[in-house]
Amino acid sequence: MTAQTKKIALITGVTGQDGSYLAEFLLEKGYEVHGIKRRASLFNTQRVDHIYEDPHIDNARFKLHYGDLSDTSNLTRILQEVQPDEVYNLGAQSHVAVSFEAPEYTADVDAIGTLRLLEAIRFLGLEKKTRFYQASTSELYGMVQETPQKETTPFYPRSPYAVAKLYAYWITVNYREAYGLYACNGILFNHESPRRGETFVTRKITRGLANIAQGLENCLYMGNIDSLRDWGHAKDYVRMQWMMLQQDQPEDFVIATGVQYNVRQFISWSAEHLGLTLRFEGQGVDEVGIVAAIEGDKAPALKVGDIIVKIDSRYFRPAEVETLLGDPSKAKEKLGWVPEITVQEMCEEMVAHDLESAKRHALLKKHGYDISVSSER
Ligand code: NDP
Ligand code: GDR
Repeated sequence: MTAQTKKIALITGVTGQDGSYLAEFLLEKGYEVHGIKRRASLFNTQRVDHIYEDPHIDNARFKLHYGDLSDTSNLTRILQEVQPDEVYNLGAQSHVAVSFEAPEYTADVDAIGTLRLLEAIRFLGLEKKTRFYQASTSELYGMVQETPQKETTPFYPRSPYAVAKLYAYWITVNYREAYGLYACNGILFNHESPRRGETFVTRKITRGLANIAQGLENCLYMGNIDSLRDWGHAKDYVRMQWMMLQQDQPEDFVIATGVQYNVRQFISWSAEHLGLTLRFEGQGVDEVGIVAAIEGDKAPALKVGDIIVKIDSRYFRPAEVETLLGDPSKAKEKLGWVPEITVQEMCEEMVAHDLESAKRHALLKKHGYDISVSSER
């Protein structure tokens, strides 16, 4: 891209899992990338520190702005300053279980936050220039009405998070139809990576089991391990977020792998990558995961017969989404998108990453440093 044609992107949620991969992806494509970060009492830019550029450097292509989706004037000012060609609205209170604890905040940020951005684009007269991507979600399908779920499947949200995202979905469609804005919903099924937040189920498992294998924790406490999900890799999914904004006409797309597994299966794979064979015994809240075999000296802190997985009812949700399975045919046919990383490969990558850090922590502990790595939050 030459200086004249260099595109400008603005990412809300740039400090999150997807935001960090998308920023890398767009920088590689030659974009100037602006991101909105929240003010926090501790540094919260760990996921993007490796691409951070000193603002004193001329021609820095990655710039961060303080902001919040709950603040209309802030969002309007940033949009006015940045004049983006593309806005990726990835910012959200994204944890389903937390949305039951903080429903009003979740609605404000996830639903009205989306409206604030769309309205700012319109208010500033950017609706012919700026393309808009909304991070919609398979949680919209909730109590599923059809399997597999595709773009035309009816929604039935099951959490304050999903209901807020339902508003965001429809207000995006509405601004497209009412004002001719190029606005798209990516209906993304669960996607994970070593950068996944530590309290989402896959990362909780890979991190928790790696810690247990290294003697840093004793047991992994889980909620509903019968839950079925269609898991992909975040790197594959951010590529699709960009592709959706490069079409002639704005459209909504389901992004998924088309394969589903349950949480118990993900626990077993993670254990295998740590050299452990797990046996599940019992039922419901009494079900436990027991170490049935250990490969060599791969898990120095464990012995056969140890119980390392237990069920804790505090991780059950007031209303659960039991099963999700996406049909990504439209994305494959219209955009040629296919996921490149399988869930098994992703699980291996996540375990390797978390084992490295568990080993580092174990070494620190051995030398007398007091560290807390608890998976319980
Ligand atoms: P993360 O939770 O990792 O990232 C969320 C981002 O939003 C973080 O940068 C966070 O900031 C920011 N954020 C939170 N609250 C606010 C706020 N009030 N104002 C501004 N920014 C805020 O989520 P993911 O990267 O996994 O997901 C990205 C988006 O895609 C989210 O909207 C999510 O709901 C949606 N989604 C995710 C899926 C998945 O499986 N990952 C599937 C489908 C949709 P901070 O770092 O300070 O917390
Ligand atoms: P989800 O992801 O709710 O699908 O939302 P999460 O990883 O939190 O849960 C997946 C399933 O695992 C079950 N589960 C547990 N979940 C967590 N977090 N912790 C546990 O201990 C546990 N035990 C069992 C859950 O009940 C659930 O069924 C994610 C988020 O990224 C959303 O932002 C996004 O929109 C959707 O994926 C698609």
